[in-house]
Amino acid sequence: MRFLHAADFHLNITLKSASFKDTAAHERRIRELQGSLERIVHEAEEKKADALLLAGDIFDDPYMPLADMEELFEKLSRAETKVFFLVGNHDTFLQNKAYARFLEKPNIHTFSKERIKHTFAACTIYGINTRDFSEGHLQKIVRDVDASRTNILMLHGDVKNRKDEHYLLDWKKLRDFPFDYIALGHIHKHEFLTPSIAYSGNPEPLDFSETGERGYIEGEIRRKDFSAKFLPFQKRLFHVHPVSITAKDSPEEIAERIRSAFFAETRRNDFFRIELQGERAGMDPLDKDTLLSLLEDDFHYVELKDKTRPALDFEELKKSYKDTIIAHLVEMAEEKEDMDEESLRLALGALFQTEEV
Ligand SMILES: [Mn+2]
Repeated sequence: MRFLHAADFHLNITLKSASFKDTAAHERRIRELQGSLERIVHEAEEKKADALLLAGDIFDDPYMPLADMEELFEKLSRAETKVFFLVGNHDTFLQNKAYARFLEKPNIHTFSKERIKHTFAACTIYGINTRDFSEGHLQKIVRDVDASRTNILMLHGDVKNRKDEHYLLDWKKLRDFPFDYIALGHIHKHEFLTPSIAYSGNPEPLDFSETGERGYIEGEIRRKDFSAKFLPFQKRLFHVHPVSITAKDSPEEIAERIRSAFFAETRRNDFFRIELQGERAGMDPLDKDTLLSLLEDDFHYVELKDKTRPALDFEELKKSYKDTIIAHLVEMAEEKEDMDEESLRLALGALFQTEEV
């Protein structure tokens, strides 16, 4: 059998940590994220997968308009691939009776404390929703496993970090269980804990903390031959990229340096956070608005973090701040044999009341 394993779509999430300036851009991204579920369904159909394993946190919260939610479940219901739908810690609301009409649609296979498995052909798919997880429940499932069949387990939660609020159990224990594959959800970065126990990660990144490729896992089980691989699927990547500047650079030159660091195709598609480093002219922070206006047309999305420090021109400081404590401070520092520039920067910073000099 062939399966696609995906998780953590977090549909309807509010994107707080990327500073979408206009609500239209925010809306567009929300719709893109929503579209990723349809794209996965389509992908599973194209690949003629027998099963699409959705391993939890498909929805971020219950506040999506019911009509939109209905439409999404309708699409899952009409998919040409069997859909196995696990409930994660973000979408436990789906376990309320009010949502039963969505989950009970044809072709959507869900799990509960009573409904521990679904079977088709030589395959058995087990699942435990985050809220229902206990090692006892897992043991009950393990006892049910018929090793002559192909057995898959779906779980949503952390199996590596005990401190996570949704910690399930140590993943090393999972290795000893008789499953051909364990499809995990909850961690957004894909990871194979063993060749047959994996987090798929999310198919589309949510913010700048989620750089790197995002996608799903495709697996094949033929009798006892097993293979699985991660496949990138995101429409857009998030990049955090440093760019160094000098005090001599004009805004146009800085903009050009940022632009030329990336291929045009990437710039016009992805999300960029540029961290400006090095030295800037003057004590004032960089004029980000001017820089952004020079960059806007060349990027799908760009934001700037000013991590520069002012270039210290001692002669200029002495001249501009003649007879003030600032000029005095610079002179004192210069008189010292091995001048401590870091201390001088700290002192000047305090005087100019900026964070860093
Ligand atoms: Mn989760």
